[in-house]
Amino acid sequence: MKNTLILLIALLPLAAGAQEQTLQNVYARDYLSLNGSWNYIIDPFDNGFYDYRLKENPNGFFRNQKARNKQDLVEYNFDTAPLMQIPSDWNTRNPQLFFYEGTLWFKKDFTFARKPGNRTFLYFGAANYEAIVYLNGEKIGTHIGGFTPFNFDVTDKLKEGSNFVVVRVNNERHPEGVPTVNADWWNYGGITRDVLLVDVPELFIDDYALQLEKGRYDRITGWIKLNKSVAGQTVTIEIPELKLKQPLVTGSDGRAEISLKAKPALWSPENPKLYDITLSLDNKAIKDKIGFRQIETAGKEIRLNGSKIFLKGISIHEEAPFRQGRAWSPDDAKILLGWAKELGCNFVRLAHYPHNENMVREAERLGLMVWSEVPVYWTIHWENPGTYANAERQLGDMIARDKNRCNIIIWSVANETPHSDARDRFLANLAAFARAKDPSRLISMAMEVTGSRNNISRVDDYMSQYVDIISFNNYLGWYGGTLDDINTRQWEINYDKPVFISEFGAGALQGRHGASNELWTEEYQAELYRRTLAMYSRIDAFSGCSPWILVDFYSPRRQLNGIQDFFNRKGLISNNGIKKQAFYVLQDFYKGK
Ligand code: GCB
Repeated sequence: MKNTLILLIALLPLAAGAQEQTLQNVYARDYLSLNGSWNYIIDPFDNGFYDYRLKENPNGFFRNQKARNKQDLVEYNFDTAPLMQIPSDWNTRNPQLFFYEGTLWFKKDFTFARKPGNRTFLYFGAANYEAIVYLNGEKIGTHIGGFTPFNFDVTDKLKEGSNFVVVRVNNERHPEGVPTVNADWWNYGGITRDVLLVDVPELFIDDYALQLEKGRYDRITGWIKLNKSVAGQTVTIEIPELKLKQPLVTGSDGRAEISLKAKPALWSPENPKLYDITLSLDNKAIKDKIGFRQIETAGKEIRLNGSKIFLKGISIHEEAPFRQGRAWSPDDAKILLGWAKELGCNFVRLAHYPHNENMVREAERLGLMVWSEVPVYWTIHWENPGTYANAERQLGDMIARDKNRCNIIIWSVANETPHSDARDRFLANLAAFARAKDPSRLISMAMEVTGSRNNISRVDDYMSQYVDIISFNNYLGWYGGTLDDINTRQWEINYDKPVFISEFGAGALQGRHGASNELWTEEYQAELYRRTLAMYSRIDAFSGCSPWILVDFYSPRRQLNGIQDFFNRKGLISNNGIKKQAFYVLQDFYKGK
């Protein structure tokens, strides 16, 4: 019974509950942060959710009950339960929870003062993997998927004065989930990003899109959308630096189209120019910083603002160095992306799932182009319609959140997926979905080598027709092959499209030294980088790479004592922030590009 229920929950991309369209640019709105100390209860048997007959218990922990007298039996108490800082992952906050996969209950008290006429949303930047949210003892909704934001309109559920929110977070892996059970990163559980109580007027701008019209440099286009389908409302867009101020009137769908004659300075890694934008309705304004650029491919070239570019990239997991754990804050983003800049990057691959908004915005400020990805990874259940719906939902939410970030140039729909008809259908649909949602950006996916013979490797994945860039991961010299093979390997990639190497690398324990053919040494990793970069430079369509990976990161699959100790050691930087030799090899290569 329990398993059936869990399965049902897992299959629903978005389960019951009044989840609303996610607020665009939430940080520019009036909000009260609910970050900070939350009480938590560890619940390995889901005792707070099911009764002893394994039925959903109407008196579950979400009721936040207290014993009213000495005869009243209540077998939990949030108020005496320990505290955890939110946002965080529980695995690195409590040693007992390092390997834990299951349920934790979180509770936070807060006071609320209603502003007449306003609406209030409870917003979560992300919770991994499934979150059921309760307010003042009532369920308000469920969300599936660990890396995308969600919010609920809780206006009618809030009380003047004291309130409490309870969230049941469960990070069990499911075969049909997205990601599935097998992945090479830590399955951090918890409320991993900001929690905000957001105040908006009754009628407000809930979403908007703004960018250069595709293929033109003298017109800014987009749209503004109200939370209700009301016609005749005047919304104003202002870009003071371009001396633009334009009133627009909404149609019956509550939307107003934007089309402005303007020639903004273009955003690029050399000049990451962002413009202050104000959108207003009545007296309420929402501010953003938006950059303008064109991204396209032409034959085997990637072109930014009409000029050929080479993507000097690095792959990054959303994991904080030094303290370990999920990265989420602006400071975490500054550390990781600061290293990418030092490496000489103009591009980062944010692997393998949508990263937090701070990462994307900081990258934009620093002039780093971005590859943004959904966790359609390895052996997803291609035949399962629920899995597809879940993946599409996550992809849609990623695009919806970040559509105004000009630094995002590639939406990636998958990583290293094995060929089958069902997989091809699944990914073709996902790629078509991404393209329909955002025709202005490039679509790719990290593919694999499809075959090797006589020292010639081929990439002719069926999915190549659906992508703008042929991207693939390959670990020649690490998972198969020798360093010498790298010197002589030829590549057969017969597409008139740019080629991007989304991963290569080797494991090295920082401080471990030896001959350049000794595995796990810094020398081996550095040598593999030297040879691999030279090898790919022989491919005429070679348009960039994002080697694996910036920093060593936790993975349950990495068990070699004394070397891995649960870290994937392919970082150019150790988890303690110390650079390995290969860092400088890649830095030199990028200097010459
Ligand atoms: C890959 C995966 C990445 C792994 C990496 C490795 O191909 O895409 O998630 O961490 O290889 O280190 O094996």
